[in-house]
Amino acid sequence: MSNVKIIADNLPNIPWQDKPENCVGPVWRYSENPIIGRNPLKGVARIFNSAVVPYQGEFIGVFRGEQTNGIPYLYLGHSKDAIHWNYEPDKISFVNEKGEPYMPRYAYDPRLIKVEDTYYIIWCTDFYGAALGIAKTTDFKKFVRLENPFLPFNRNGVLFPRKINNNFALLSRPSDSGHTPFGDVFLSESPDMVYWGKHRHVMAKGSQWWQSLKIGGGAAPIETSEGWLLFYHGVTGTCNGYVYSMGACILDIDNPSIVKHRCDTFILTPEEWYEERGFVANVVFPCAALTDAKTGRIAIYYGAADSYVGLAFTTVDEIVDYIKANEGTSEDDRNYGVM
Ligand code: BMA
Repeated sequence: MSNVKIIADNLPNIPWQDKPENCVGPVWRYSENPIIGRNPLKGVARIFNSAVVPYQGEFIGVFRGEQTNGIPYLYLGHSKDAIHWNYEPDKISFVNEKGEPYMPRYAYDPRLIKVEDTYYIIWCTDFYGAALGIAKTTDFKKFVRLENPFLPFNRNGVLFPRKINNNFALLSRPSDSGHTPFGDVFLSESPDMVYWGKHRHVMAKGSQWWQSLKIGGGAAPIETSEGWLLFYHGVTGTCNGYVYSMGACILDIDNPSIVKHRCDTFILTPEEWYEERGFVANVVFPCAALTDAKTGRIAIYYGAADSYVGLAFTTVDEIVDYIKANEGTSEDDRNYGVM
């Protein structure tokens, strides 16, 4: 096995289980999945598609909570082990730069990413249809929401954990405002998180059937000695609806619109009851990953069947070797994505 380095902090308390002997794929599920069950807090029927970061020796999460009125919103949770969670009872309160209330009408699929000393939440918000919302916090008490950073329609905003060539960098998936039957991943740059431009195409839906309808960024890219390791979702259309699987690729470290390696196969697909059965069946939807640079361990958080949160594990060596052994990049993936 190769010796790939994760370029990030050590996280000795990362949740972890060793690979079971009977596991054939490069990613294995936590044996106690799902880690969050139904009706997790008052007024919230389901939590899924959620994001987790280490914070002050413990963990903090921003959760997609489907309220009992059916409208999704974001909730904060705290955990000592990143598996068992205590939720704050009220929705996250956003304010604008002047400190005035600035609440979205709905909010879903959050990503939570630390860049320098600030934590950014990026979610799907309502801006005359589905669009990206961005808010920042340094203390998880005050959440300042930035004025609409992107035009509609867009989803799956995923920020890189550091500036690249002095700019913030963000992946997104332009879409429609419904159940989008298309979609590629694009890269945008910003000097200040306010103004975004230099948009480039990163990768298209794949020729492989599991990702032949649309794709979207998942967890924040993980910096490694091989490039940016990205877990993403790929969707296929069946006669019984969409099926969401997890894929993986490696983006160039200085020019992340270039895909260096892209895995031909999914790395996780709905197989367990909590992935195949739920509010929306057959969904595996990664939104976050924790990493421990010292051991190379990676813990991936994914939404399951729009009903639960699942946890899965791999190591950086195992996943990079697997991606390379199942190389599936196209010429379009390998170029800069500029026209
Ligand atoms: C996508 C998003 C996700 C959801 C998925 C499957 O369009 O809305 O939140 O998990 O559909 O329903």
